[in-house]
Amino acid sequence: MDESGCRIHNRLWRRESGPYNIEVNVTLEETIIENAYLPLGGHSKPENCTALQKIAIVIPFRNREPHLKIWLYNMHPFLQKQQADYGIYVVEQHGESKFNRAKLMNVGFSEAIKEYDYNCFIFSDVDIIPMDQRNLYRCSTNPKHMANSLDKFNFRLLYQTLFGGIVAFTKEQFLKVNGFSNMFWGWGGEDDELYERVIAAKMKIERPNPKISKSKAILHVRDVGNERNRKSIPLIKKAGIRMHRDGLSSLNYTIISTTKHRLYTKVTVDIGHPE
Ligand code: BGN
Repeated sequence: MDESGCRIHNRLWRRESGPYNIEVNVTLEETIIENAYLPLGGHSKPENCTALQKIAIVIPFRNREPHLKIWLYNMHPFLQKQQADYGIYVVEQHGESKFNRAKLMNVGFSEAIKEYDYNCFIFSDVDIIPMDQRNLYRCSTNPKHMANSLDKFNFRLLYQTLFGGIVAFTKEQFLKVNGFSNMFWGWGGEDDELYERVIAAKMKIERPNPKISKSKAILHVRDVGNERNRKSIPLIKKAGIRMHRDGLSSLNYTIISTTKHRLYTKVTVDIGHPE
């Protein structure tokens, strides 16, 4: 797939590429005013061309409004400069059970494809913002790990198989691995498991040039309900064996509400609790 359907090129932004300071003192009101022309649900398309990639950005969420507004403030203009045809899906876990980031991603994928012909999915944490306009938010020939150059890790890759923070999959790539596992409750490991699925499905992973993918991770204390998952290692080891029965094919959930906000679509969902 072409990196960008619209004939926009990295070169165009070179002069204003960054790294730049990300605006963190923002209000939702000013973000709404600056994006007044956005249709409800935060779905924007380039005006003068048809993008090849139709991108759903899926953000797992619970009680992180301060980060969400910073993300929205910075990302709407960023994505529009890249002439992206994109929709934002904030998938909120209802209730108090342990957070399940991976299952929320699967829900976001399943709900987004009901609304539009999306063919690229960018699964992103709410607290990571790219610093450089050349960092193309697009899918690629292989599943792409995009959070490979974070300020909090001194712009280095923590370990070779790191696949956390932000990943981009075409629809075909994501179906091939049957999505994420639904079995990871609490913090950590679900991204390592997804990496194993990609390898088991005989795909490779790609990463952008770390100079270009420099990104800011907004620091915060770990959320209540997202304590470290101590059961992840055996699940990661058996990813290749389990992947065809644990994932999109076994996903069940109950939608509490789907709301079209000005800047995003919020899907609030009951995903149950750990068995
Ligand atoms: C790893 C986590 C990842 C996380 C990275 C970066 C696990 C599995 C058990 C070893 N992996 O340790 O999920 O993305 O740190 O924070 O917890």
